[in-house]
Amino acid sequence: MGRTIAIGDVHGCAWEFEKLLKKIKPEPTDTIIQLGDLINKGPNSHDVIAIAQDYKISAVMGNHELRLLKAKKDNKGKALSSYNRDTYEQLTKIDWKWIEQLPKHIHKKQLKTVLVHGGFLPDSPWRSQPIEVVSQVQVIDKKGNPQKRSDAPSGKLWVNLWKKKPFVIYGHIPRRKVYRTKKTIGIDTGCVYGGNLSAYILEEDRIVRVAAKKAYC
Ligand SMILES: [Mn+2]
Repeated sequence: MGRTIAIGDVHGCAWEFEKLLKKIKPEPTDTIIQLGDLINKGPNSHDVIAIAQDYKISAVMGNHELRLLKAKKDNKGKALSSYNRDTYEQLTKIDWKWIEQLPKHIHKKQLKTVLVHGGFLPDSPWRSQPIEVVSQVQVIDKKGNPQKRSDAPSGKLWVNLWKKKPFVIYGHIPRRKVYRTKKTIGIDTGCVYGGNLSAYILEEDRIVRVAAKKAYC
């Protein structure tokens, strides 16, 4: 039986992405799922999508992909900030098509696990939560609304409120090390900031990682 492998936020770090994949040595029976924010901030957004396609990697939608898709839909590419615009101009038709088909989450039923970019509101059914929530949430504020950590410093991390099934694997909050709770694991280890790019092999409960060549942003 093949392995199920999750990969954290790549943010255009093509060199580290390829290095990690070579370390993982994927077999044709393996399933690889990247957790969103494949693009932006780093140097090679087009290249990382090409690599994902070469390796037949699936991905979920991150807030960075969502932002660019919205800009494209509204024809507002020129109004984007510089790193978004750099990416916007790098992407080919094939890249856009690939981004457009990204789902908001991927459910691995047999493993009782969901893979998502940001996370979930702990008190409502996870399946129906909108992409704007599941790609962005970091903390829950006093009113129970999803927020970024920086906008609600006294908010509680959603993972600390997530006590139920399914198990959730997510990215979106860069940390020095992977962050585990009983029912979640966060594997964004800040590659683009000079940290590591991490993969989590579900069946082996094992992390594989490579160090970033440098801090790109
Ligand atoms: Mn993100």
